[in-house]
Amino acid sequence: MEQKEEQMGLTVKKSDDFNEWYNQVVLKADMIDYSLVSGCIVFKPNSYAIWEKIQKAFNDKITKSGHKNCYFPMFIPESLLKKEAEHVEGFSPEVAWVTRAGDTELNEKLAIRPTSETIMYESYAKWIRSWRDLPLLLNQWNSVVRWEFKHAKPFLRTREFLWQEGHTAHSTKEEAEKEVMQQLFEYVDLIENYMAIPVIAGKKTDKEKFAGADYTTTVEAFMPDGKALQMGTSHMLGQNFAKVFGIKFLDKDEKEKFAWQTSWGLSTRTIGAIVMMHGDDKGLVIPPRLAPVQIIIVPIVFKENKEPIIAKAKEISKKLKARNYSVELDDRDGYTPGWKFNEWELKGVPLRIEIGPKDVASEQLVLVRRDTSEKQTIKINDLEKKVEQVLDEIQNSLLKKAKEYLKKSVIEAHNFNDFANAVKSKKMAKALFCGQSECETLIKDKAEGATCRCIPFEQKPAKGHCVQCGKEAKSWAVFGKGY
Ligand code: 87F
Repeated sequence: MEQKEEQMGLTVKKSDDFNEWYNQVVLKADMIDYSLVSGCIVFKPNSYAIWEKIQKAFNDKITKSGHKNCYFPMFIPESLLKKEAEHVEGFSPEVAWVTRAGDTELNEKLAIRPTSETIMYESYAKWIRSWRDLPLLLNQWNSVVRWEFKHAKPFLRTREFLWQEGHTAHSTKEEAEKEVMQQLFEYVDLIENYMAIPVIAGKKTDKEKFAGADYTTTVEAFMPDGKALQMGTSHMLGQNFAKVFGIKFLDKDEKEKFAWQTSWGLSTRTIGAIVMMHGDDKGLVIPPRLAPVQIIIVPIVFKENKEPIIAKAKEISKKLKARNYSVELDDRDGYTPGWKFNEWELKGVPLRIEIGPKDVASEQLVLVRRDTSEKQTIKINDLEKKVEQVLDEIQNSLLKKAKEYLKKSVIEAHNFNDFANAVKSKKMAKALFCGQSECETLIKDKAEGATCRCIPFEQKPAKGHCVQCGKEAKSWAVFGKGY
């Protein structure tokens, strides 16, 4: 047993070797497995269940605002993909193709979707005729393939990943712009209040925006290894695609107009962010609102008194299930309570209930928080009330801790020296910026590859000079190394 315990747990500390720690957590918490396809992972139930919870939370939001889910083919004819040359150009080395079926060469190559703009907008052009057909508010949950050659990293960089992609068409620019922001702030809510990860919301610079968009908005998180991670993105596509695909409608004023479009996406890389942000030396820590198992009940049994304890544990489990918590009772024989504690801690279950002979006798039990290891003994009568309270506390305190980390990770830099030092010390630098792409390029060269993460929507007056060129600044911008 002892030996097994050693192999099961993490062998490195998060602060000693972050990359190795991450790899061990995702494997040992049984979230993923590697596969024979290089750069692709298996999402095992322990991670897929988190994705399902994310899907549910986000689906509820977009359904309320009138969006509908749909599904388009994963194959995109070459001619269609190449139709909008500008946006695909930079991406083309990553596109994977189907060229053959059995022994038959296909007449036209089929791309495996890297994103669905082209295949969807070809249909939009057919479906949209009049202002009555607008807005068109569609979303897809699917997987996309981008054949990257950089080193793969579970959840963060894999050749196939899962996401949602929302694609909307509107009759006015104002309405489309409102949609861009509405969806971005749905991401903010999802990421902060479910994933317990604070983000900086803002606009991408022209250099960093999606080439097919008029502008791109983003939510950026900052990971414990000192790298920023884009958690979601929402694009104002303007009429760019409408013009290429002929998405036109007859407006109320009898004039024919091009539709205004948006697209927005959030992917399974956010699961990687949850692991990195909240995990610790014991393993995964899953925020209660996304935890596949929220409460694990471990009975502390000895041979002679097993039955009454298990009976009580089952009763507790039933009570909590009735309140819609996901609860598991670990009544396996042949494992010590301590061994079970380690395993469920490794898997990130937010709350543990311990119940032993003395507890049964005095109608009480012990609650143990995964995030702080805090223990409290409570009366079984108070069970539902206390569990709700403690799960809320865990959810809130994970966010609070992450917020403090983000706050201390953004350094306001007033000259280039401070700027470069901030990046060097694994922080982000917030600085006055002129907005020119040339300055971004120079910053990248001079400050360890730092890029502009975003121009935050929340701005102080930008009086002063660009941190790079010294010319008049347009805004405050946040720079840092990225994933
Ligand atoms: C890779 C290959 C081909 C990203 C690609 O951000 C095309 C692309 O268009 C490509 N990688 N993109 C940009 C995706 C834009 C947009 N699509 C909908 C999103 C969110 C969801």
